[in-house]
Amino acid sequence: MKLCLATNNRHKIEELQAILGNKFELVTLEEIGCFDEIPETQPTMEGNSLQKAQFVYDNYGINCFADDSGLEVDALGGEPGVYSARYAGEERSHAKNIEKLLANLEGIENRSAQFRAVITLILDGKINQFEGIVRGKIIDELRGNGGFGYDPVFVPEGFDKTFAEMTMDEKNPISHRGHSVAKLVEFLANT
Ligand code: ITT
Repeated sequence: MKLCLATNNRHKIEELQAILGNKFELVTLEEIGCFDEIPETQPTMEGNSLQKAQFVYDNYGINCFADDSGLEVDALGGEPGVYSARYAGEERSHAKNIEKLLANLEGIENRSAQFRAVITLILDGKINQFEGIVRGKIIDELRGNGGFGYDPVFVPEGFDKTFAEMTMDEKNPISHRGHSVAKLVEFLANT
């Protein structure tokens, strides 16, 4: 089945391709000729992933899915959440986002956090959403070079390595995106 993945984030494409395997033919926005700035203006991950998928479905008429994801830190009331990519400003710098996060957590003992991902699938016009969560904690130094975003400061529960110290094969089965995609795959297998 041909499915467009509505994202411009290369790391996400790589991660999702690895998780989905060759059961589905993933096509990118580039491949369908979509070079638009896809709007992402909703106040929730559910709303944003729906907005992205709906944009592609309405304008390009192809079955597609989009994911919106973010880091939710307990002691910061769930921030940066839906604003994770632009926490330290519109330039969307991963390094600056981490710097701001660590500054805001300075002196705070409760380091609990979670990554959350919400996928919206639009299949022949029908909307379905799938959520994935991974709990963990934020450490106060950067460790590892893999992954992207907040990976160098996030240690998932039950592990002593950060996501950035893990290979894709280690991260994907336990990640928020991995969990949400597993639900997507199960749904697709039953349709
Ligand atoms: P698209 O909107 O084009 O899909 P994006 O990078 O803007 O790509 P999101 O809106 O989902 O992606 O923003 C998610 C942000 O949350 C991302 O930029 C990271 O800062 C953070 N994030 C999400 N998943 C992550 C992961 O697996 N590891 C580290 N950080 C992650």
